[in-house]
Amino acid sequence: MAIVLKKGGSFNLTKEEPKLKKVMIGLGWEPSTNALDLDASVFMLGKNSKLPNDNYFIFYNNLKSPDGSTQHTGDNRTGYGDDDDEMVLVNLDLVNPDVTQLVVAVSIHDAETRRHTFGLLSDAYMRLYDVDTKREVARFDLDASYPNDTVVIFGKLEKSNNEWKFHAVGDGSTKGLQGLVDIYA
Ligand SMILES: [Ca+2]
Ligand SMILES: [Ca+2]
Repeated sequence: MAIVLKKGGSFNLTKEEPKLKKVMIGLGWEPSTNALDLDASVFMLGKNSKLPNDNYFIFYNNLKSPDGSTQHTGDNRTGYGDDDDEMVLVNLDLVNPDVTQLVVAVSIHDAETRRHTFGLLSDAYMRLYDVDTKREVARFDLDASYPNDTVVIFGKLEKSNNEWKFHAVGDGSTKGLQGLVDIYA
């Protein structure tokens, strides 16, 4: 059984899943009416909570990190279906040692012009899946509501003392993906 986290909870991957190397981060959501184009991105940050360089910002236009550890599998435009809508593969062993945080965010494409917010969707989740053993190891269902938000940090993988932890974050903002770029770049 996968561990199910609540907002603010965390899970020590290194201790609880010592064999975990290749993680698939699955992100899902369901539009309440019309199709919604949501985009997953990963900010790979150093100790100072900044990108070592722009290429460590992984999104639909930059699918693979320079260290080869992290690969976005591609853009989903509708959100329809119960399975993962967008996915990111991470090989923990290959992560650049200078990178200590992987912040996983989901933003709404063209949110301002289309007046789309997270209030228009439901059943958002983030899950971690072990590619080698084909098992879900942890899951976070975002049960808070985000009526005005255009970007939400779903979760974070963080390394400290050589241990990787998964944090269920669930923090939204009205400033869109650019708001996060302004913070982390
Ligand atoms: Ca998308
Ligand atoms: Ca969906």
